Amino acid sequence: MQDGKVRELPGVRKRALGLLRVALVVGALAAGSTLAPHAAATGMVYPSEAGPLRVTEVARGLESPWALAFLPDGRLLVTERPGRMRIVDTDGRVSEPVAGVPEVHARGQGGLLDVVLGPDFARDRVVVFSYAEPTTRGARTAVARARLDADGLRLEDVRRIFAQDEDPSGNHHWGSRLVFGRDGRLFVTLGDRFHHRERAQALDSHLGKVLRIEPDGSVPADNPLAGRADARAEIWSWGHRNVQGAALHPLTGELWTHEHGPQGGDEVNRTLAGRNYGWPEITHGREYVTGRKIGAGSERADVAAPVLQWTPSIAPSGMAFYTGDAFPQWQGNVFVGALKFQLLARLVLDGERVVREERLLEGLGRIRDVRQGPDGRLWLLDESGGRVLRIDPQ
Ligand SMILES: [Ca+2]
Repeated sequence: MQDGKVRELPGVRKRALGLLRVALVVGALAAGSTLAPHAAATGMVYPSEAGPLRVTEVARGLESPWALAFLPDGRLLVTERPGRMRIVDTDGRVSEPVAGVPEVHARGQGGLLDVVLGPDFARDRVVVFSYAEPTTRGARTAVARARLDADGLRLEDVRRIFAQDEDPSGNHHWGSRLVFGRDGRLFVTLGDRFHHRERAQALDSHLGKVLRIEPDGSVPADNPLAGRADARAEIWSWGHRNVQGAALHPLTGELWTHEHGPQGGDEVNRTLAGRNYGWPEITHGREYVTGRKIGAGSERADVAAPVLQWTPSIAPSGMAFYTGDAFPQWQGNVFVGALKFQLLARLVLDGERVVREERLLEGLGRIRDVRQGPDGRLWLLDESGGRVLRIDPQ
């Protein structure tokens, strides 16, 4: 259960490492920070093949931040897993909680999870978010849409548009990334809820799936399993364990995802309609504790092979394709945050193959989300440190 496990305590050792790093780079920092007093007037410098990277702490004091989305005015909408949404302004000021967020099941890995702006946000101010929804029996992943009022103080007209068809007990593997496709349909990633991994192969279940729904929650007629009596029509792809990173490829418009393996076998996948991604029958991962093999091997003709697998597991979360100008040499690269390994993975693609990986910012913290900002820089959420971070060229 290493993956995505929410450990609130960043750990004394990590803190000490961070302080040491700050101390080492303090001499390299120019006097007189341009940061507002709300943000820490420190930057940390890390090496990279593109030259030194400066990591700036834009905001701090968040509790288990899970997702961030950029508003058109440059401010950030940030979720905190315990069930709060906040606005972080460009000076690093963190707002009071946005009103109107539904009750969430904030246990284990559950809570308020992803948030994205609707495709017409500038006109209708619609945001879509996912969360672990409490039920009388347990909890399930749900998705709601709402209108963010002009001041960013509250959600209005909150409507749940999707709820998973099973609500088992247990607090792990909610999946929960949201991505709008180019056609305006919404992809929703759903975990296997840990104790129910065999359901990832069951087409009559939402567990361990990627779904594709209309913005109102209805089912697109051209979904791969639509019209089949034995399958859930929302399903886009299946055989997933716990997908906590998803993004559209900037050139092809295809959905790419990554997912947590158990012990080993984290994967990056081109996530195509009607494909089986194998879990738990086909995987590179092994059982926790016993180390026993899981399933029937790591390849099978009907199972889509990952474009990359990580063994040992890095515990990936958050995903962004880079298309900005701040780092020209990174254009077309994929960035993936890591929880357990506390780093940012940079993946170099050749077409649809990953040909190289560079590990950046090692030891920085549990990186829960990574997004490209409108400024062309990369923005991160450090879950363990409760921080919003920005990466600039030095
Ligand atoms: Ca797989």
